[in-house]
Amino acid sequence: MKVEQVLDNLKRRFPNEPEYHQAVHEVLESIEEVYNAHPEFEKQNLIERLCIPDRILSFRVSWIDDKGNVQTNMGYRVQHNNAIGPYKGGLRFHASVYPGILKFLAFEQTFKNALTTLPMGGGKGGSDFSSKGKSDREIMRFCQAFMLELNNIIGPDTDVPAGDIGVGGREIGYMFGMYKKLRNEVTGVLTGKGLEFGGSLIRPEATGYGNIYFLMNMLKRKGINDLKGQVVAISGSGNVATYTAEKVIELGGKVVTLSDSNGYIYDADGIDSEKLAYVFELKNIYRGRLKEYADKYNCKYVEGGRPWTEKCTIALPSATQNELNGEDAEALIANGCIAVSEGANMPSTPEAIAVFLKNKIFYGPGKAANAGGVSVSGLEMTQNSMRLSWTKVEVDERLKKIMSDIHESCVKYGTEADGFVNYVKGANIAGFMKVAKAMMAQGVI
Ligand code: NDP
Ligand code: 2IT
Repeated sequence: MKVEQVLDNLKRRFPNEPEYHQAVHEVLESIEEVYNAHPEFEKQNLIERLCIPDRILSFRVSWIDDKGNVQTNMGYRVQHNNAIGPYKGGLRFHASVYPGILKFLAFEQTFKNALTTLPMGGGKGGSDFSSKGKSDREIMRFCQAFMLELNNIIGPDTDVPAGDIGVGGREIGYMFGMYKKLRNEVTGVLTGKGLEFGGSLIRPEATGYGNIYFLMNMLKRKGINDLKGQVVAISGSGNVATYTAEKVIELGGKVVTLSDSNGYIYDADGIDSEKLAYVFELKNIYRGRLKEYADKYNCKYVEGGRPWTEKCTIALPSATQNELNGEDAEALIANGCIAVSEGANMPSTPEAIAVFLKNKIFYGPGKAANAGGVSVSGLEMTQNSMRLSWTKVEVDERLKKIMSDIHESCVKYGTEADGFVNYVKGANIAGFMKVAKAMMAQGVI
């Protein structure tokens, strides 16, 4: 396998999908040597079968807004790979959604899910629908219309969607209700459900908490066992960012930034638990903007900016893809940043990753660091199958163990000659080997 050749073929077949090409490129570079050491992989053309999704469903979603107008959006589900378990991965509702974004996410998800130790394949879906400015009823009608099509290709043993950007407990509830109505079955077909109808404790917290558990595993290698004295920059202010902040505060760290698509706040005094409770309320109840935080607590607000030029020792990008570029990475290093752990999927550009690796800081790539969310989704599937629910402590302990196991896998496959752990390489090789072995055993299908 020659990376450039595989990539050129992919670009010719699927032009104008830069995020997908970017995600594939990163993995191919990491696994090239290992792949080529196994001639049997090439004989089965494993690489093409692994890079191209098994199937993609795309459909029109029409729904009626509050004014009586008929609106139309696009809906998609990318079923990438089910070699080790049912397709599993979130749904993203955001105006920027198009097949290239979902293909990158489904590709990443396949390796991420392989790392979790749980039997889950990779998938992703969503729509270019944006919930911004929509009423609760409009969101319900959209979710129902979306599920009218999606229900045809998902199922508890086939494909189990969950949340992602723009899809939280409210949207999952509406989609679950419609699935149940259409199929007349109550199963664990979606994860991230409400606690009253099969949801798992800790699922809302899992991605953020998991990222901090992964970070602590990395920092432990330098003898750092808590976050006291650490200054932490977080981007985003949604599900992942807010629970990340909660865990950082619990472990004694000082959170100085959060962001949304309009700008970021820098609170030099630190965003403490009380202020964070306000952020939760602002985001989840009022669906407001962070600017309101800056007005309320009289702190710095930068319109349209990204938080990476602010002084911090730890950076946790938790908003979206390519939100941290090479210049941002240089700024972080210049300011003394010792660790970057990704809550979001592919938030760092290839140039930024190169800067982190060159400076040998702790760098936890998303597919390892943010795997806590899908891991607890996997635990939700288990609980649904058993028709029982575990306590908060039990789920949290399992999450900690999974994040520690993922860290171990990265160390196993990513340790370089001088002892530096290249977590990108480690995560990519560990995830790839598991999926590759399963695909080899199952023949060319
Ligand atoms: P939410 O919708 O809850 O929050 C997203 C946050 O990111 C919001 O603050 C949003 O701002 C901001 N944001 C989104 N798009 C952009 C953009 N283009 N530019 C700037 N800011 C943006 O999503 P999540 O917290 O669930 O997801 C955040 C990231 O974490 C995503 O990359 C997702 O794929 C990843 N992830 C999520 C998991 C989960 O379990 N939810 C699991 C693993 C990874 P605004 O409100 O202004 O749009
Ligand atoms: O990117 C991700 O891992 C998620 N959005 C969570 C997927 C899931 O199935 O819980």
